[in-house]
Amino acid sequence: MKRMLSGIKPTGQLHLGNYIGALRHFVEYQDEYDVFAFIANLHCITVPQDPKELKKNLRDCVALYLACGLDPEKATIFLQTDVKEHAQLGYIMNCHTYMGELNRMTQFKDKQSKGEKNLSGGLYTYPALMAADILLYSPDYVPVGEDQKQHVELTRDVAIRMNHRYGDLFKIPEPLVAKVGARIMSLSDPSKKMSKSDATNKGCIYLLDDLKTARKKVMSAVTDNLAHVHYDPENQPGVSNLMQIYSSLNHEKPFADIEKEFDGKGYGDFKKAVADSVCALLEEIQRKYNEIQTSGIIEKTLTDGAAKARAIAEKELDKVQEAIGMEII
Ligand code: ATP
Ligand code: LTN
Repeated sequence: MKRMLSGIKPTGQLHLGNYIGALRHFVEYQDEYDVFAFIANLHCITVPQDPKELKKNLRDCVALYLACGLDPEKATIFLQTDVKEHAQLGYIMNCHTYMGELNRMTQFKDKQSKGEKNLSGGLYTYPALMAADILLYSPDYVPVGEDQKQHVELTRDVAIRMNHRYGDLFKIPEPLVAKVGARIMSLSDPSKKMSKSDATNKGCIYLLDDLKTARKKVMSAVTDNLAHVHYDPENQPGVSNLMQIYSSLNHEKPFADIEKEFDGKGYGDFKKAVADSVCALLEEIQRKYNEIQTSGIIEKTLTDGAAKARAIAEKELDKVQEAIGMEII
């Protein structure tokens, strides 16, 4: 069985972009692949966090993994810090990643160019830790949204370099970026990615938003005055973004079929249909989320997941340290 691994960093509440771009794929693949889905809690402290809020977000993130349909009987779900090998291999990867490579990472460059002060060293070296997260488990595929593809490519480059230097150490993973929904845009500014760090809060639909709020966000999404539902990201970015959302939530309905469905209808009708799809999804997720909170399943999932992940990670780290010449016995 081929293996798939991915992580989400719970820096805030999970949103529709995380679901469409990443989470739903973990769920889709869990029958066919050996899925490893973890909560990247080391990555989230690369920016300042409030401890109480972080703790709640971590728990919510596991609950949402489960509420979105990840099944702990099929997938291995764990917390990054429960497997200490991530930090240790992270350090080793850091020593094999060039500063020139890290300087090219757009996520870091974006933050830097916004003039944000006191960016941490952890944020800069984050891709090396991400490489360790991946390589510890030798996955075939890493399903991610568009913004993370560059990090998976860096993982491949560093792994290939280490394979040349030390012999065949790592399996080279492939990023898996879906054709539709890999970059859901903000509803209030379709030139920006839907993001947890949306200052206005209007452009981002959180999976735990109440249905009224979510509907309102869709109904007031920025569109254009061309008045026809047509897929054209350049000239109709807002409408095209809503089409991506609608398609993703309706069995990948082709854009041509969506155009036909709303031919001659106004944006009001289209937005209502998108809002219905979003609310149906949120209602189902939230129903399960509420059940999960009191079921004790979160603790059991993490304990079982950590044990399974640890067994694999321990062996891989040993192999790497041995190959590098770091071990005596
Ligand atoms: P932020 O939302 O604060 O920018 P992030 O989304 O980059 O954070 P994560 O929450 O860890 O960070 O992302 C988890 C997964 O969701 C990644 O695979 C990422 O590519 C994907 N993802 C995030 N935002 C979107 C989006 N707007 N559209 C599609 N996929 C997304
Ligand atoms: N960098 C990712 C989260 C992440 C990840 C990973 C994804 C950390 N380690 C390993 C896939 C594989 C993010 O910010 N979304």
